[in-house]
Amino acid sequence: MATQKKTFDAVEVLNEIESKFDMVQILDQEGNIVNEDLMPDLTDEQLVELMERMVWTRVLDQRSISLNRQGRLGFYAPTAGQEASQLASQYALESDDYILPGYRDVPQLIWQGLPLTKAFLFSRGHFEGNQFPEGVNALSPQIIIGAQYVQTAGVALGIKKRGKDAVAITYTGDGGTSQGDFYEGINFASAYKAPAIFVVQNNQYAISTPRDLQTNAKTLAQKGVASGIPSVLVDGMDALAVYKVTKEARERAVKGEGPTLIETMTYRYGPHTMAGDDPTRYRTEETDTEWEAKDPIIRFRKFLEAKGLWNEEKENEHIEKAKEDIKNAIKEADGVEKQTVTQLMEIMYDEMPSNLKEQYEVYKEKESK
Ligand SMILES: Cc1ncc(C[n+]2csc(CCOP(=O)(O)OP(=O)(O)O)c2C)c(N)n1
Repeated sequence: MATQKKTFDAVEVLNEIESKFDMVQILDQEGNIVNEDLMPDLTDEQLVELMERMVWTRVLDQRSISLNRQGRLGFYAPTAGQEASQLASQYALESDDYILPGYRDVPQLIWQGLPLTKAFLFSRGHFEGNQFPEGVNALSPQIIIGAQYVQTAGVALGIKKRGKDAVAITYTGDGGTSQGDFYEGINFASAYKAPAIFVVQNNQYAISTPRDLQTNAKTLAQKGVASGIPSVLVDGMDALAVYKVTKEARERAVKGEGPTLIETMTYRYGPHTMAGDDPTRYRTEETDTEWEAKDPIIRFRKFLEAKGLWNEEKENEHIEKAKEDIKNAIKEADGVEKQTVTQLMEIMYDEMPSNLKEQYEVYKEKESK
């Protein structure tokens, strides 16, 4: 009797791929180095600078939430918890690199050179908040989930065609990986070996939808595999690990080896945005506490303190500096002339459609009074 030929075991292949996605970590939650071999090449000054940025940005988050509640800011998506994921990935960039952020990614723009006043104007929906200074290579934060992934493939291809020594980096959330744009973007960039870095900040929830309901894939990182993209899962609460994998992705990209997909395992402490969702309705206190113990600033502080590079005095100095910077920037934003409806229309249209022209005249008349 002929033995039956063994068929290809697709389930086994999937299980094997999924089992390969171990989470890259350098610092554990106590601030101990658990993977010495991966330690990035950063000077003491650079390590301190990264900490200063995380502390400053945490204060910005707290102040932005209260400014929003006072009606002094508009749209705001909280960032606390995601500092390592956002700032350590940005720290691996060069000034010529191009950022295509999502709505939560304002901190990366600021550290890439966007003045804080501009960020506040963006929050208020003022068009000046979308006009970036020369040298800040970035698009405005994207509101349409996943759209920035397709744009990034295009920007990265442009960088490649111009022979520039730069990359395009983009960010989306766990929910963003369910969008068609996500797959189109990574596939296109891979096919053209475009110098792109695709970051998925897995903060566990897409508004109220938990990560486990979002997809049946065991990791989000593995979604890159089908596109032929090297993909990595990293502890997004560990600044050193995030920096390390982003730096490596950048090196690969500028060498012409194509894009990388990075999933950062992280958490947002606050609500989705300040528009009214209540996280207590979809998250438990235990989950919050579990993640707060992994806090990126606490573990980096412990690491730096053990090296004698950080102390309470330095941290307080930076908290005060952040408060001062925020106070000055909001004052400057308050001083910017209020946006009128006609100005907005003029900016939107080179040639206005006739129905809008009529409305334009009505508003012009109103504004003249
Ligand atoms: C194409 C599109 N669909 C739906 C929305 C509404 N929406 C805004 S945020 C959001 C959830 C996104 O979650 P995730 O990608 O995980 O990012 P996070 O906000 O957690 O950073 C949705 C569905 C949108 N902005 N764009």
